[in-house]
Amino acid sequence: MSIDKSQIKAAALDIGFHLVGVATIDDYQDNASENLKKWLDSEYQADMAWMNNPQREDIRAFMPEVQSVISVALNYYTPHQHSNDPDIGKISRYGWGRDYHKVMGKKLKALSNWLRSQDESIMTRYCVDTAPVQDKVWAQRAGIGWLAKNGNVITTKYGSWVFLGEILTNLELTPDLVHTNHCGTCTRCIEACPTNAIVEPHVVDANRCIAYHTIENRDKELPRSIADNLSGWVAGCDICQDVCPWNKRFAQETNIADFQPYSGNVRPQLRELATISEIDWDRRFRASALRRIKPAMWQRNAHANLNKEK
Ligand code: B12
Ligand code: SF4
Ligand code: SF4
Repeated sequence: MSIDKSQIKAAALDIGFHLVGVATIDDYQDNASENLKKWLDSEYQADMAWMNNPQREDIRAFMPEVQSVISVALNYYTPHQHSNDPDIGKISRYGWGRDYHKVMGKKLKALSNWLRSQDESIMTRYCVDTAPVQDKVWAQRAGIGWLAKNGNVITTKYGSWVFLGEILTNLELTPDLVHTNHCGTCTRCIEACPTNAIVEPHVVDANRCIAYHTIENRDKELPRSIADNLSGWVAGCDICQDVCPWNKRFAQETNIADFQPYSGNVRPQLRELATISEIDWDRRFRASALRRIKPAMWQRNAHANLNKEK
């Protein structure tokens, strides 16, 4: 196989990825599997039982032939701002536009097809978010950015407003350097989190995280400690990213039109969401990652903000 890393990177950038890096199946000294085990043992995954998939701890269990991981990132930042009007809800930036699984999935498929077309012995498997693969860990290993204290990967080009994905391949490629950490002594995100969900630097307890409860929690009621601290959030939460100095300095508008907000997503009326019907929900969130939040959950999240009790 005569394909090298620079050709792959050029193809990835051509397809429209904003960042691309390569990691190999080495013994990285970052304790990623141990940290994941500790996180699961502490039950920080809350009700996300799918996080317990043992393949997540060992990428070779997911794809036995894997030799290299091509990690990619897509910038999704748009310069719109959230509103602090008490009648308006806050939807986190990741969900404003078209579903990133679709946007990134299409580009990953294109890169994967291009790779396979180079030699019939090349095997690939691509993942965005939903596969049992640690996207952030591989992104740091591939030099895309660092696993920051707020639990996100930050890049020096776009801040943390990037989606992550990867292609696993049997190709043996030259790895990039692992990204160094640039949080330093800063603790702004930890102090800003209204529910103290960042239980120690880099470690997020989903049980305490507004993003988890607004998106993943299917219960009829939110826990009181969350409902009382929503601060307007109805879908995800951007607080620990908004306060990050790297995001203030490096955010830049995406060139991907699909990530521009759907109308109504930047300034959603809480009263509308509190009574949203199945039909309105279906129309409003077509091809959106926010479909994960079912109508009853939107109603619950909006009510919690409006009343602090239903
Ligand atoms: C589960 C999950 C969640 C959970 C748990 C969050 C979390 N931080 O793990 C919940 C539902 C809360 C969530 C929320 C969000 N998520 Co989410 N989520 C995931 C998912 C599916 C798995 C993440 C995971 O493996 N968590 C388990 C923990 C153990 O993994 P980890 O955080 O990487 O763990 C590392 C640290 O704990 C660290 N660590 C532990 N101890 C120590 C000590 C030291 C010294 C150091 C350096 C490190 C360290 O090491 C561990 C690995 O080695 C990924 C997709 C994927 N397949 O990877 C998306 C993903 C992480 N989510 C994403 C996004 C966008 C979000 C939100 C921003 C959405 C929003 N606006 O509401 C929030 C951010 C919340 C936050 N502050 O983290 C993006 C992040 C992109 C980026 N730039 O980093 C991802 C990568 C999806 C994607 N493909 O783009 N998410
Ligand atoms: S997403 Fe919100 S609730 Fe979760 S850790 Fe960040 S600031 Fe805290
Ligand atoms: S706010 Fe500070 S500590 Fe938190 S992620 Fe950003 S740089 Fe790191």
